[in-house]
Amino acid sequence: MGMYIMKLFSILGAFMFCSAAYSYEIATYENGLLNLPTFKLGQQVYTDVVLELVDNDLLRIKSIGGVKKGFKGEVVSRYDKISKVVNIDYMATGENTYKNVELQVSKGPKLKIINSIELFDGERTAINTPEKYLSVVAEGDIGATLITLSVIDINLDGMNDIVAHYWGDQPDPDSLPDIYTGPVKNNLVIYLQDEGRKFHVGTKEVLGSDYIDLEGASRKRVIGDFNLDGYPDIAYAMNKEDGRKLARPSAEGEPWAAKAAILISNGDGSYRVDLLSPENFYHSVDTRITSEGYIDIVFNSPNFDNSPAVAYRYINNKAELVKGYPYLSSASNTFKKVVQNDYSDQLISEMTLDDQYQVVGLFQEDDAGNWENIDQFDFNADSDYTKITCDECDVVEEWRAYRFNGVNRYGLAIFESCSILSAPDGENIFIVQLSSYLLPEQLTDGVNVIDHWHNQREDEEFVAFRVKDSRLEVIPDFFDKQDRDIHSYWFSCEDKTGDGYDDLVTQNRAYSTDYEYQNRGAITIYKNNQNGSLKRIDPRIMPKPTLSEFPSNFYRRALYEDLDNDGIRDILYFADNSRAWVFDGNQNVQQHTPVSFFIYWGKNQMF
Ligand SMILES: [Ca+2]
Ligand SMILES: [Ca+2]
Ligand SMILES: [Ca+2]
Repeated sequence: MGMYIMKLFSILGAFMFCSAAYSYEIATYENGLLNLPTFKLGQQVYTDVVLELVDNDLLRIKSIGGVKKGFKGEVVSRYDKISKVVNIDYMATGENTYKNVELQVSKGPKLKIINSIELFDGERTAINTPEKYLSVVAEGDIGATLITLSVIDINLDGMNDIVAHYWGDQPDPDSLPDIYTGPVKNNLVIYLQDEGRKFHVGTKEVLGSDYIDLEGASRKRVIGDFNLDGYPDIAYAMNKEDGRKLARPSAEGEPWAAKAAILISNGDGSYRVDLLSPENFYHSVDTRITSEGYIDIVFNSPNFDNSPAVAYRYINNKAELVKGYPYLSSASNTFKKVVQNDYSDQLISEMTLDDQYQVVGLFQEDDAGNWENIDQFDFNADSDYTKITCDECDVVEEWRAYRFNGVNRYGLAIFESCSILSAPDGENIFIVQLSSYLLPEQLTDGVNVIDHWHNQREDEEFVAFRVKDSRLEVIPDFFDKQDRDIHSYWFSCEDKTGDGYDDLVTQNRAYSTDYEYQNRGAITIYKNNQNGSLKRIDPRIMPKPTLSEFPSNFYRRALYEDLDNDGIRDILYFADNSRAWVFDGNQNVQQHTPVSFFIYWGKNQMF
């Protein structure tokens, strides 16, 4: 079950600038000095410069040299042994104009500068969760976990707002008493946006109280106007895998089961939370528009009694259970239309056929409204078990080894999926993400996975499917390039460029190699090429907080939304835990950060 708790992972690529919609400047490197782009007048500047090491030289930043008086800031360098790419984040604050900033490096490696760009304002906003709300959730060394975050205009005043659900986490569930099943604290917090990119906590204005209890941990959420009153609503897939010990066997009841939670409008600007039975270990949720124009909210869970998926429909502003959906065992399920504007839907779902054997199942609804599993895609029909050892974790286990796309892996799971509209009137394509650990090309018994555990190099590969003759078919080369080993497993399929073609947005996962954190947690956009493939926009052009500002960015997530409603999309980064372990050179030390969000305000339209 721990497999269902958060994993993370993430992306890179070439980016040609052929549009004049924005300006950018190129850094230069000469005689050991790196000249960064001109700073803006009187602004804070946050940007990245990306250098590619031509040989195997190490780049070490020795000092900031040649910087005019008034410079304040920091330079953080990281060395990536895998790709030979170095990201340098620089941040300066001050009153003066800086023609150039030069960084002196300790030796003179051959560098090739890829790009440097300013798509975003120097101005950004950090939102700290007020202590009174966070302390409701986090006590002592228990961190506040934040996984589901939504950007909606909840009060319809024309300004987008932020809805965050925090829940308490435990440092080590095994340290809890055997029968401890909660409660674990949680709190829904609504940040209303005022004019001028300012936010205030408005939970009480919207919900009548500052403390809103969803009775568990939220895993995923879906946004929609479920009761059709014009106000946006949010449905949360809830469970109690929030530090409570799974003490009892599932046959005696599921201590991690929770009610579904729906933040639903009352039609007059106020909201309520509907907590709906039955309880389940809900893990994902998606919506589907019915032929009558209702919205079905379909939850799934690895429920142990093989019961059908739980679904609700709001009729006359009241949630009613909807029957007829199939048993969905998985962490992920996604609806898609067979044909646009037609209501005969298909559904893709991860299916666990035995303990470790995962396939993707295709379900289709017949005319009578019954769902049938019409196809399964098997990632490796000939897969077999291989012995995995892990010195550090003192484990010798048999795991099923999968070989897919020429790569051996184990621990395969599909935690996320979505459907993408390949063209405005085109086919709808399923995208699933394979989460796994990599294995060597040549499998021998007793494969030692110590490096995987230490370096947390999980593999997160996107795979695209179309449905042809009622069969799932992999679309090769749907992604022109993936950095699958550092993908996040949190992503969304939406039209983010306004051209009617759906794009995919995810973010690079920060990760550690040899205990050294790699600050790769930038948002990554896979732009629809309008020719049946997605092109990765190099995430290295995207701004991101530095590690010292945002230590918990190992689990950083990002949203790409127009937060201030000026027509230009902005980036919102958030850490899914206020607690992080940072290697200080000797040991991993725990840090807390009060910062909940960083918002980088878009300055020039990227697309
Ligand atoms: Ca608003
Ligand atoms: Ca509504
Ligand atoms: Ca904006």
